Amino acid sequence: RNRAALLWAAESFVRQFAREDPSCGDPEARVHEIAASIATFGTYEHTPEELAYGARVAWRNSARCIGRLYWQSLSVRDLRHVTHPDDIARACFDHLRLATNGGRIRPMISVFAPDRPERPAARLLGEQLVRYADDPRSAQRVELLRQLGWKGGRERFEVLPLMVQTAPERAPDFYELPEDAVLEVPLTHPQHPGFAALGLRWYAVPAVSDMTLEIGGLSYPAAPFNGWYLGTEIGSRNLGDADRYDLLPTVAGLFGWETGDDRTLWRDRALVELNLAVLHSFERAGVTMADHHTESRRFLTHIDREERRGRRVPADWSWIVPPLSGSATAVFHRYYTPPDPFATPSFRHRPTP
Ligand code: HEM
Ligand code: NRG
Repeated sequence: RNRAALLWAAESFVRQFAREDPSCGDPEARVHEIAASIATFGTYEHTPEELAYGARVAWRNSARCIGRLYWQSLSVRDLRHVTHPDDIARACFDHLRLATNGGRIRPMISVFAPDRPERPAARLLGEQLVRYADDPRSAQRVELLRQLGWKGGRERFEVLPLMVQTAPERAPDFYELPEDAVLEVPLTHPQHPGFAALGLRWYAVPAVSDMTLEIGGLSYPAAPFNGWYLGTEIGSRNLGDADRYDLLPTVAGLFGWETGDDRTLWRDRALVELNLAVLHSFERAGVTMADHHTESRRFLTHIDREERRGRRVPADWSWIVPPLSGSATAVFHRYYTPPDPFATPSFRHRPTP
């Protein structure tokens, strides 16, 4: 039954590829080849072209992502042959350097080996390639790292080591990130000179590492990907959420606003100043970052463009609308095609280790 399901998924993927890109070759011949491989080995391998197309369409299908206008320009690194944890870690650090590109961030995915029948492939255990130890979201990972013998994590904004687990019965290996692989931006405010003294910073490249890439029935659990940041991800959520860095009271204090009365809108004002500082600082550092007004317009352009090509754009309103001034952005004022949970290729969440 598993083999039948795999062949079915593979076949529909190959046919979809051929429909969208007739230059990719005869799908009938390819389906026969895959069927023979599944009959003999219980699995099959993607060609490099199938892998690249599959990764791009997985991005295109990500209903929560506002950044999909550039889905065709995703750089795909084929690292399926890399399996030793030391080499996986090194390749992830190279990913960060290549994606950072001196500040001109390149959307990129690195794809390591897929799961095989009865043999799960390596996994990266962190949420992203770069995360901070003092971020409350990292608590579980910090605890796991301590159990593995990690001694760090006492300073503010300390970067967590990368955890690689090559087999379910093996303890994960962990690796400190080389300094030259992590570009960070110190946060300053365009008007308030005292802001810099808060000592805030954030990293340049959001590289999600805890989602599994699914293509044609195959699962790639180690497939870290990145684009660039939307300012609000940092300014509203990472630094502003009460269960994250919770900085709205600090920012209000810096500007000298009373925080006793909700109706003075001190939180709202603090959010604007934080977001302004984030956009200003990334700009000053020469690091690519989108603002929520521009990215919202681009997303609507993406929908137009896709619909002219005869495709619908699945989107999740509650993730697409930015967490600042929602109704002042173009994406707020409409509904979207609901996501199909079974659409593939796709990126899927898996349980936290
Ligand atoms: C989610 C922006 C590139 C796949 C998101 C979110 C934003 C965003 C704002 C919501 C995140 C949140 O609220 O936590 C962007 C921008 C990009 C970009 C500005 C610039 C190029 C990419 C790329 C991929 C991707 C290259 C994959 C190849 C996803 C996925 C999610 C997402 C799968 C959902 C994550 C989840 O469920 O936790 N994106 N993105 N994005 N994006 Fe993008
Ligand atoms: N909100 C998370 C990052 C999630 C993905 N966002 C992107 N993805 N921009 C955070 O760290 O704030 N991307 O691939 O560019």
